[in-house]
Amino acid sequence: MRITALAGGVGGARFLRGLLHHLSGRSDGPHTLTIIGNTGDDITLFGLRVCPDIDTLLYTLGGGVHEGQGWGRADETFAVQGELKAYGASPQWFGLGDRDFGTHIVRSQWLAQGHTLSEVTARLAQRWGLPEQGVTLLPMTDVPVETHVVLEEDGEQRAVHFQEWWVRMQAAVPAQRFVVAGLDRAAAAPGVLDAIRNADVVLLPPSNPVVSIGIVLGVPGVRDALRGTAAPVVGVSPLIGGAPVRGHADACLSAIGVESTTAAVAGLYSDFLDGWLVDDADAASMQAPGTSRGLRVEAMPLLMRDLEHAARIAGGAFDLALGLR
Ligand code: GDP
Ligand code: FO1
Ligand code: CA
Repeated sequence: MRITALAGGVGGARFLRGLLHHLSGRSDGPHTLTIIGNTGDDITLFGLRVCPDIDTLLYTLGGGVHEGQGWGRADETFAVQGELKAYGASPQWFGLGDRDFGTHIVRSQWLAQGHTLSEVTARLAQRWGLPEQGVTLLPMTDVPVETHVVLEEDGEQRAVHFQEWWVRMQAAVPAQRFVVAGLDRAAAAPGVLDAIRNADVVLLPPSNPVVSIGIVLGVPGVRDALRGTAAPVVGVSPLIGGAPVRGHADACLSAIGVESTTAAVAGLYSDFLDGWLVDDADAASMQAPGTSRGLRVEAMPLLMRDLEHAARIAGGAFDLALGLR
């Protein structure tokens, strides 16, 4: 079975690691997984290109992630950051570890040599053993795209990079809107649209619906491919009891004028979504008239406490999709 998934960072990576674990125990394989990763979070720091969601996927699926944080490397040290601080180099609000720096250095070197982000990501994925697991990791586009957040302070509007809003400001200043620089002219990366069109199953992990999945959906052609694919498209709610499990998805939803409910998140995908997996706590709220028409909704506990829980949830989403074929 050809499975295609759109993904952000931590929520996407943990779900997809669970999916691979689940698939390894099934007898109906072989299955392949193509991941279309969000690159709107990308940022250039100290002259190096950093791709947080792509790296979170690489490290999580490759067994090198800092489990507690969900992003960055396990067993990390911060000697380089200390040196940068001693020089007064900024920013200091974004924590880059020494091991992680290795990824950004080699990525930036290969990009400077003229390789595309897709090519670079494929080389990075080899080191992390993704091809052996049947996984292809594609950036959504090879064109540099950056999500910016428009803020209003003292009656004045200004835009900051998404990472500055998310990490430095902790999303405490309300976002007026998101502006995704480069997205309108960002062609989908090679293989992205075909991976959706030719999939047997398309999954939306519980990634941030606005700044992860929402950005991938903004790549020209992606939404049309999802509408047109014969594969069932099944999503997993990132909200439990109407609240994000981690991060600031509620602040992102509020910025685009959408309620923090699992029904409202499903509404963002209503033109292509066939199945929606929600937490037991949200099952009742999905019964509201109009939210379930043409959409198969199932409920189960959606907290990914560990690999086993993530595998159970991913198995639930996969089975829901198989039932819709
Ligand atoms: P990011 O790029 O690192 O922010 O990660 P994603 O966009 O892939 O995922 C972030 C979303 O994952 C957040 O909105 C969380 O609510 C959601 N999330 C994180 N852990 C869990 C979990 O255990 N269960 C569910 N259902 N959602 C989760
Ligand atoms: N998130 C933080 O909250 N603080 C950090 O200092 C930080 C550093 C960082 C470095 C590399 C990387 O790949 C990710 C990093 N993140 C950090 C996570 C990340 O940028 C955000 O959680 C996501 O982009 C939000 O979607
Ligand atoms: Ca992200």
